[in-house]
Amino acid sequence: MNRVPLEQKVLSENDRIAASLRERFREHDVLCLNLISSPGSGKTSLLERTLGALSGDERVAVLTGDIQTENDAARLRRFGYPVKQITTGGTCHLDARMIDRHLADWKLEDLDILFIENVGNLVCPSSYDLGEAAKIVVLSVAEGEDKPLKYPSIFFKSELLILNKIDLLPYVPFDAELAEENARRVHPGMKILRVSCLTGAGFPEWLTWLEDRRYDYQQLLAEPVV
Ligand SMILES: Nc1nc2c(ncn2[C@@H]2O[C@H](COP(=O)(O)OP(=O)(O)OP(=O)(O)O)[C@@H](O)[C@H]2O)c(=O)[nH]1
Ligand SMILES: [Mg+2]
Repeated sequence: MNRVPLEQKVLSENDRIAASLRERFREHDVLCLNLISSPGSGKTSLLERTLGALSGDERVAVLTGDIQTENDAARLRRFGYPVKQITTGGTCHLDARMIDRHLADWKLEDLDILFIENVGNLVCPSSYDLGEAAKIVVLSVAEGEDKPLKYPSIFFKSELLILNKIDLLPYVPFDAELAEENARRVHPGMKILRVSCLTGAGFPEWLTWLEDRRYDYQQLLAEPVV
């Protein structure tokens, strides 16, 4: 079997759908953010605390991906925002077609921010463009500070690293400075935020980042096309 051309065909089909999604997000001024991490680093916890910090009037929605279960969607629906679970049935990443299909009955003009929580995996999701404005990688302090060096692609492609579970730093042998140095070896100048979804440490900075990112996105959309 000729594996490389088949993989290229799948990815170019994905890129075509992702480009059309990106165009639609731009047209309707929706900031789409793709959250990626290993299983259990805290993507859903980050979204729970983020939705919990909003006033309720924000036009925010979440698509959350998992291989099985609706658990994450159930956790996130409690906050009253539109949430849909995407169960891939075995696939280790979300792809643009899944996003397109699950957005079919949502009106993009009613949204300002769309969060996508990818399937827990540091490898496969990095190859699939979902039409997002930015990828965000979450790494928790229980995972080892070498992860940016072992899984460089996702750290290179992500605009922001959220270093989560910093409340555990006193209990685990994790050198946060070294982890950040490793991330910046792969992605010089990478923005990094240290947070704890348990205590809320770092959340003011994360919410400010979100606000600034939305502002930058709107400025970009306002620029004349040359
Ligand atoms: N101590 C501590 N635990 C956390 C923190 N954030 C998340 N957790 C715990 O870590 C576990 C996994 O968190 P989730 O939010 O489900 O992680 P996830 O990345 O969404 O996991 P998948 O969707 O399965 O990939 C849960 O037991 C959380 O309560 C944190 O900042 N500190
Ligand atoms: Mg989750």
